Amino acid sequence: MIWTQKVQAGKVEVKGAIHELELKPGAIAEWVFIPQKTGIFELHCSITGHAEAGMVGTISVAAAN
Ligand SMILES: [Cu+2]
Repeated sequence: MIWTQKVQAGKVEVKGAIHELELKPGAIAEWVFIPQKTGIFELHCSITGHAEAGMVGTISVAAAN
């Protein structure tokens, strides 16, 4: 569970709860959120066949020192 503050992509800024982003090839978006717990979290593309083709990743959330 995360608390999303905003997503910014190009000249558009979207505020509020966001569960999913879809980016076209080469697109860049900034997702600003406050993590609620530490750990390593998996990301995956939900389009059929994409995760199997390698559209996966991780986000690592570490405690502030
Ligand atoms: Cu994909």
